[in-house]
Amino acid sequence: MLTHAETRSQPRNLPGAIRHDWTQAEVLALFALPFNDLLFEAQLIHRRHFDPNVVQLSTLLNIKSGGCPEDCAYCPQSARYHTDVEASPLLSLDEVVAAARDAQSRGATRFCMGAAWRSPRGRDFESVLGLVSAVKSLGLETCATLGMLTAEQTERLRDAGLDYYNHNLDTSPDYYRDIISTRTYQDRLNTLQHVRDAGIHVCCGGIIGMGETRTDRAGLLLTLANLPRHPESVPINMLVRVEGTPLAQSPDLDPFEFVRTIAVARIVMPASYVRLSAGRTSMPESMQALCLLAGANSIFYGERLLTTRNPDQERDREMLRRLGIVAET
Ligand code: SAM
Ligand code: DTB
Ligand code: SF4
Repeated sequence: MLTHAETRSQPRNLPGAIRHDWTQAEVLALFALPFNDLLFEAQLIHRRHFDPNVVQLSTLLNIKSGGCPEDCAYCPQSARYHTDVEASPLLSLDEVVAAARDAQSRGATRFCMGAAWRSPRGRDFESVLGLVSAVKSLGLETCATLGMLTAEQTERLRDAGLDYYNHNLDTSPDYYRDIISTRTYQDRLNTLQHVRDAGIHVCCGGIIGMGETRTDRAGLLLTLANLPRHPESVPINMLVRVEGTPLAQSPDLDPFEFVRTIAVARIVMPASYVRLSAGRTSMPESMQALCLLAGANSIFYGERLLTTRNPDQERDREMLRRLGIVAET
């Protein structure tokens, strides 16, 4: 395995070098490789940077569900769509700490708190600072996803003990306007910049299967890979089609195309954790194993994502055991 410092000193064209000058043609050429060649290259690069038999486990908790003013077409928590999700207030400190302790006792090392907000405000933001400090003091890595942040908010979250901030670009700059109208791609990039400037690790990825083209999938990965620094975590979500959302009837995506997306993410961001995120309940374990072979090395672990189901923890433990994969400690 190479350290970050070693990878920086490699020539730019060596496979596995950290680059920020990918072209769309290069990324599309990776997508177009024969499947076996693509997976082989991704696995080779993966092994230069990571132990191939270790995955990182993150547990999610929805600390503030539903009633969100934004119009993200995939999201069951938007107040604009008629879904089964009801709006509820921010969870209490005790509720969050109990959930974090439980996640920790089951083997999670990172605890991610999600809130259905456009951006955090007022007393709610002050309460989140308390939640972050409390979870951090349990010895867990802390992560939050709260919507857009100002520079001042990111600094306060850092000071409270926030290790990671999740804020996804979701799709390519071109397809983005078909999915969300209430905030711009640039708004998202601005929040990511504040997170970087505050010294918080960046968790940023997107959703596959929203009716986008391969060029859009390449465009998302190209944007992520050409950021001044790669996100430390890159969640690749398969769209969870939720009744009542505009994307509920999106057509099925070829599962191999999803695996290819993971492999290309691994190749263009060699030292980042690539998370096989939402959508695992609709994937056979054979497909999940292919994703792990393609370079995914993190999963959400716990029976719920935010509002939808994730595989049972027992089942995940058994899958990892059968694959000879151990959890990162
Ligand atoms: N409200 C905050 C925001 O959007 O920035 C934070 C929570 S939001 C639910 C976090 C991410 O979850 C979204 O950016 C999106 O990538 C992902 N997500 C939401 N609904 C999804 C779905 N139905 N399928 C897959 N991913 C989804
Ligand atoms: C991310 O990229 N995926 C997670 C997390 N970041 C916050 C959320 C997935 C949500 C799936 C739909 C739901 O459960 O509501
Ligand atoms: Fe709101 Fe986040 Fe859902 Fe968009 S993804 S509607 S901002 S909760």
